[in-house]
Amino acid sequence: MQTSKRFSVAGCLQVTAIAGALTAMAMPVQAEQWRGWNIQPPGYPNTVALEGFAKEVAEKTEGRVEPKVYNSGVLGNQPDAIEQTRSGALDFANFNMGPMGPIVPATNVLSLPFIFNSVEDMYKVMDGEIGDRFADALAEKNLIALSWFGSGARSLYNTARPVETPEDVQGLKVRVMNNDLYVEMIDNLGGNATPMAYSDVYQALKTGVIDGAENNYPSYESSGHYEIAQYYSLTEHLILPECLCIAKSSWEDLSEEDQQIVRQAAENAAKKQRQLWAEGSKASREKIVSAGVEVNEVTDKAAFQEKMQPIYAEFVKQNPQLESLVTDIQAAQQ
Ligand code: GTR
Repeated sequence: MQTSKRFSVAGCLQVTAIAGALTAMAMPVQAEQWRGWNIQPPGYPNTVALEGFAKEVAEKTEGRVEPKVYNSGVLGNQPDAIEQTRSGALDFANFNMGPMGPIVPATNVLSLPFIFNSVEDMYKVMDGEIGDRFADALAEKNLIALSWFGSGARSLYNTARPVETPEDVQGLKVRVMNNDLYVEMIDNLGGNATPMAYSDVYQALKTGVIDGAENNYPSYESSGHYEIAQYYSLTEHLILPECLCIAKSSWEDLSEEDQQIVRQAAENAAKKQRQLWAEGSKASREKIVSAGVEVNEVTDKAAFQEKMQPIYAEFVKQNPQLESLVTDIQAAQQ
């Protein structure tokens, strides 16, 4: 009696297990559809790298995560997209650290003009322990930075004249990204700073609402700003890292195995982006020069750097807790 009862319980369990397995086979685990924000157009180095990231993640997770990159800022401007990624409404993005400052104060250190001597130094710093400190600050605001992209050096361009000295900036209306530090930067050079979304700059240049802006070669070229503002002056005042960031909630929904896959894909994407950036930057420069843009070297960069000193002094005064980050970055480049 007892034996037969035990037998029948075991049998029942077996049947249940088989039924469960059949259901699992019939209904595969729901794939995570990830939406990714990208401000850049198709073909841009960052876009190609992000699309590679999406493909690698989909393949290696065998479809458990299916990221899709939305290009050309169609999902909104950068400050809004940062908020959406923080809340988990978007799953991943490539963000410039410039407009990140108002949300993650530590990243403002990266927006101090001339904080990096070269793109190579920026990579060296961000790939090391200092980069981890920025990743920690981002994580506190629900953004998981998995790798760092480059964005070259940003220089001033305008419709009026070559900028060779700070005096040449006098009176120019210059668009800046959404960050008070950039307003101070242009004001200290005697210009009038206008914070504005990237997508509005072309029209603003065309209608004369602004005289100029500042950006790297690939953005200056792909945005078409070079068609209107034909003086590009190599001030190279900002060398900003960008992150490949995942929304914290999307990250935490992943198994450990899938987190590993996503992290590796992000690192591969950064490698790709940096290589494509170097090539793309050269091609963009050639394109704008052959379109008639006058590119000028700025021989006395020290004159510009001097005008930025009050910004450093004020920054450290307002943010004493960030002073060591500033000095550590400077020391790492000695
Ligand atoms: C580009 C950068 C974008 C955006 C843009 C801008 O170089 O890659 O993320 O910040 O500049 O000027 O707004």
